Amino acid sequence: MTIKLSSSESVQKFFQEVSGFNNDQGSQRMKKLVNRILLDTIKIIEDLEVTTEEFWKAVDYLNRMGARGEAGLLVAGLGLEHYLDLLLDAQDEQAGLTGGTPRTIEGPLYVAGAPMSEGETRMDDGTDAGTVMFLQGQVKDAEGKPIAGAIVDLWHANTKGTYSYFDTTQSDYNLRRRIVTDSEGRYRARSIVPSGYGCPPDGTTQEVLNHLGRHGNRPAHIHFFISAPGYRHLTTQINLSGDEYLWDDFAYATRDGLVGEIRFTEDAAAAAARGAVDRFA
Ligand code: MBD
Ligand code: FE
Repeated sequence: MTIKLSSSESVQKFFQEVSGFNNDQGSQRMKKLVNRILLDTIKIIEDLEVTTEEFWKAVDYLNRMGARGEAGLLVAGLGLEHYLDLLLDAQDEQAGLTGGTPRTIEGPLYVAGAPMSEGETRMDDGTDAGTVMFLQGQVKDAEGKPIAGAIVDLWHANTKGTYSYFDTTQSDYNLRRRIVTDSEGRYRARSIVPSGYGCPPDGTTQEVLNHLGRHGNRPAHIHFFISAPGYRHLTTQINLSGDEYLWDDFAYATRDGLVGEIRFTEDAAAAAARGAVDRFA
């Protein structure tokens, strides 16, 4: 016998009251959203016959997730952040906006306010004995015209796959920089080759992934925000080719057009003179 209280008029009226429909304070948008979430929740409880034990486990999970600050990590792992990109892509396509470097997710590890420099920078503080990495690129508009004065905001992990600020053993803003593009729209950075990120094994995101039979790893990658006055903001990444997780990314952030061919060389001087790994524009 299945019980469907969710379709009962008195229960629907009750949740309208809960959602503030019977007062004229607050926000109409919030009332609408909260009411829909409550109705969908009770529908899930009924359709999937969620037990009270499962319900309270979920409440406890939310408390533990919040205490660890892992909500952003969970929405990445559940593909919801990637879904938002698919939605924006579809909107752009409908509006006839195509071409250019694809967007991909920001993830939960950006920190605003990184040191800013003109044209080029060094990103690492020199304490991590990683492989030296040169990267360079050119910011162009939709017609291919270089954009001078654009801000390229870069952030990536260290050789252990951890990010400064979240990993408090790293110096402030280590591997986080903003570069203003030069007169040709170019930017150059010296850094160290990052390792892939892995969800904290004792955390609440990995806990869900374990229940789903999934790992919590990302390929090595470099995050980018690109912005310039009069242009739309771009959030994207380079994911490094050759990484075992390149197309097995727990956050679904690797996309065609966002794979960076990293070239290794023993000749540091030549690499520095040549400028960088392959162009990214
Ligand atoms: C990361 O470094 C990341 O880029 C994403 C999307 C999710 C978790 C960690
Ligand atoms: Fe990342």
